[in-house]
Formats: sequence, structure tokens, C-alpha cells
Amino acid sequence: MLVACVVGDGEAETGPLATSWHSNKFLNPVRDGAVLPILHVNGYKIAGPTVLARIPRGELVALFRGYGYTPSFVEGDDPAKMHRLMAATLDRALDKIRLIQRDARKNGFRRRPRWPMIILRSPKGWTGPKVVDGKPTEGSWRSHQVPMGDMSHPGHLKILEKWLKSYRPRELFDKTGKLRSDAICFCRISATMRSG
Ligand SMILES: Cc1ncc(C[n+]2csc(CCOP(=O)(O)OP(=O)(O)O)c2C)c(N)n1
Repeated sequence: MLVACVVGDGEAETGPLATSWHSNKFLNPVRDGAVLPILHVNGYKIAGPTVLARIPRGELVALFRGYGYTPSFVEGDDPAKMHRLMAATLDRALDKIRLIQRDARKNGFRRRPRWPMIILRSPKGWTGPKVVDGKPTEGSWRSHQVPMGDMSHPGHLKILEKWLKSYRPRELFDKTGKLRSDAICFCRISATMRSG
């Protein structure tokens, strides 16, 4: 089994998660599956800045190399470019995992491998409303959980409608509201959704 696990940068600061980067020390590439951690650095935990988004890039790379990974970056805010970049980076990471496992299964497990990981940098609330009530929302802590309240405000309802329609639900669901069989959905489970 291969698990691609997306970890928020806020979540990554919590004690249990911060220590769990070391779980790679317990993986046996001969008989175990693998985990591909994807650290999602969007800069904010609720209303506060995250440490991992504020340290220099060299320090971030050194930190994860120190944990035993080889980090690759996927960074940007253009969805089409980011999709291609993520696909190519995932392909490389999966090839590397397969190589590690094949080598260990053929030649034996002699030395702990350096597993790949991905550092994804994208704006907080990416593809959500860019501005609400004249205040920046996408790319800001304001996009956490509920980017705008007070739905009696007609302007807010319009923003919500435009935002949800931007995901083109007609291409994903049929007339009865069922997911179309040719639609593949990837769901990013955020800390908020997990707790909610
Ligand atoms: C155990 C626990 N402590 C605190 C919270 C409150 N909480 C909800 S979201 C959040 C911040 C999460 O930040 P991040 O992982 O960066 O999520 P993202 O910005 O991607 O939504 C916190 C602290 C929680 N849900 N669970």
C-alpha cells in the first residue's frame, strides 16, 4: 500500500505530527508499504502564521533532509500549471519509491533509504474568493474555514455562488446530483474538515 498523506503546515507544528516525521525509521522497504508525505505550506494556521512557512527555504530543506527525506517543491498559484507540476513531481516520487522497494526486495535491506516527500506551496484558500468586503481573502488567514459570514448580505451570496460555480459542478455531477462515472475527484482533507 502507498499512502500519499497531505499535511497542513499548521497541523505539522503539533507535537504528535512533528515527531511522526520519524516514522520512516520504522519502514522496512522489503515487506512494508510506503508513505509519501505532502507538506502543504499555505502559510497560516487559522489566523496565525506558521513556522514552516517563515523559515528560509534552505532551512526547510535541511530540516526535512535531517528527518531522512528528499524534498521536492511544487510551488505556485496557477491551477493549470500546478496540476502539471504536481503530476510530474508525483510521477518522479512514485518511481523513486518503486526503485527503493525493488532494490531492497532484490538485494536485501542494508541501509535505510532516503524516501521522497513533496513540499506544496500554494495560497491559503486557493481558488476561493480573492477579496471579501474589500479585504484580501485568498492567500490570507481570512480564508480559513468560513471566508465570509452573514449570508443575508446579497453581495456575500453572489461571491459564494461565483466561487462554487467556478468548480464547474455540471461537469462533475449528473442531473440527479450523482458523481459522473468519468469524473475523478481528489479531496484534500484539511484539519478543519477532520475536526468538523
Ligand atoms: C487537535 C486539534 N487542535 C486544534 C484544532 C483547531 N484547528 C483547526 S484548523 C487548525 C489549523 C490548521 O492549520 P493547517 O494544518 O495549516 O490547515 P490549513 O491551513 O491547510 O487549513 C487548528 C489549530 C483542531 N482542529 N484539532
